[in-house]
Parts: sequence; C-alpha cells; structure tokens
Amino acid sequence: MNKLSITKIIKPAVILTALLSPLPAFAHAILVKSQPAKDETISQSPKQVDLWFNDAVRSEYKAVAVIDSAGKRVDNHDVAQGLTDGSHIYATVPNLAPGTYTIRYRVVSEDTHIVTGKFEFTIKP
Ligand SMILES: [Cu+2]
Repeated sequence: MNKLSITKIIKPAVILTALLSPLPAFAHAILVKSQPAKDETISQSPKQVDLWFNDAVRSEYKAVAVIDSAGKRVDNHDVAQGLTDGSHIYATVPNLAPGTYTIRYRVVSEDTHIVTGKFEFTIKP
C-alpha cells in the first residue's frame, strides 16, 4: 500500500473516532434556561422558580434563593433537584406581591467547580 492510500484510510477513521467519542464526563455547569427567565416581566406570582443547566449538577450544596427588592429572602427554602433531570433545580415560593425579585443560585458542577449567579424578574399585574 502506498503512502497516499494509507492517509486516505486513516483520516476518515480518526474523524469517525472523534465523532463517536463521548462528551467529557465531568462538565462545567452553565445556566441555560430559567422560569421566570432573566429580566422577564410576568403578570402573576410564579408557584416556583426553575433553573436548568447545560448538564446535571451535583445534588450536594445546591442553593436557590428568591430575594425581594428590600433584600428579604422570600422563597420557601426548599430547593430540590429534578428526579429524572439532574440539570434542573427549583424552589417554591409563596404568593409574591408585585415587584422586582432577584434569584440567586449556587451549584456544584460535575467537574467540582462551584457556579454562582443571579438574575432578576418582575411581577407586574
Ligand atoms: Cu468547571
């Protein structure tokens, strides 16, 4: 077999291997979606706030807090993780008055990195 034909065979094999390789097992978590969404204005209180990450997060040390414009924490301190979707965490809230609220979160990624962030939403009937 000459050199050219070996290259012709090996190249597609390398590309195919790369395509079939699993994604890194330990991913860094990034918030990809929430309900309410960042800076969203909604007309009535949500029953809970939901956050979704790009990958499952660890079950330990997860935290979600909803804070009103006076700085008071108003969620029910009951953060939970989706039973079948480890990338989903949520916390319930009581019936919230109109106003602007901040959602703060902290999770531990599968890669062990701590990920924190915050964003706001507004309730305006
Ligand atoms: Cu990371």
